[in-house]
Amino acid sequence: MSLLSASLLGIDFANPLLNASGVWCRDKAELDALNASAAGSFITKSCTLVPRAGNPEPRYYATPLGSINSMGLPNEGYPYYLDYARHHDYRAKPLFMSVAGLSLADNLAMLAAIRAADLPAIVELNLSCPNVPGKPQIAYDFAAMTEMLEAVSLEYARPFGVKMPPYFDIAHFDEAAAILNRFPHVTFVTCINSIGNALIIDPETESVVIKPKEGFGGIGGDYVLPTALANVNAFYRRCPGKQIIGCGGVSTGEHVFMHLLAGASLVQVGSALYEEGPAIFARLNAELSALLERKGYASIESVRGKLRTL
Ligand code: YRO
Repeated sequence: MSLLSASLLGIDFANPLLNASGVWCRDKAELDALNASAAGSFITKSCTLVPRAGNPEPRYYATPLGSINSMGLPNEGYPYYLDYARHHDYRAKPLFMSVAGLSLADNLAMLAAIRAADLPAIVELNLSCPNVPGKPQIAYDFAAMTEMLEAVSLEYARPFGVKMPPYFDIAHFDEAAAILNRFPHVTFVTCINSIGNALIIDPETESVVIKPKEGFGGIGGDYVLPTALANVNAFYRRCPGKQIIGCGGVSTGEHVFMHLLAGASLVQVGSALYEEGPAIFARLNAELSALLERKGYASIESVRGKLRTL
């Protein structure tokens, strides 16, 4: 038990930090680097039933304010990450597995296999998965989201989390949270995935900066911190029986502290990890420790959800 100790689903973490799924977690070499880093835990790249090469490059681009990506779910296929999870030493640190099937049936097939392996790995179900072409992603289609969670809760009847895209309307916070609250196996909620379908333009070249989707992609980094904090706090307030993992715009210990104030139990790092590499976790832990000590906090638990209103 130290200053930075954290807890999720009754599991102890040395500190609240981990990677955002998709960053530094596609293959064993990257995952081993996270395991060896100062992160308190780590998560695998969202997996599909079969391996995917993803979209043509360039598919990620960073600016001074953050990043844009349209990776297209490049991953080694779920058996690769399940094999990694089978060989992981959970006494060293907890491991999450991100699952992003291209259909409900694919999610059920992957979750049945993960369930059968009976590992301590924690599932985070990525609800930004495509649905029927021409319809929004699952998490922006509340009927599809309900159907997904009903089926998944039957197939995978143990605690799991959901990775949510950002919402921008109070009615959507209310409806999404009410749906999640119907599913007791959904024990944590990760907010947020990238803000989708943004467009970064280079005025010098007069061009988009990534190749897929005519330059459209999900943005992260400084662009998204206030949106991430709002979503963390909105779900923290509406889902008292669940824990929240914060994700979005974290590149300093102060940003981690803001996510904790908003209600996060753990905090993920995406764009900044992509740019700085796994050494970022030691820096963020040091900055967070110094901030907590300066403010007289003895634990991160004593910070969680302590956001003041006016
Ligand atoms: O392009 C990706 O692999 C990607 N990028 C993100 O910023 N968030 C994601 O959840 C994903 C994977 C899922 C999807 C966007 C390709 C459907």
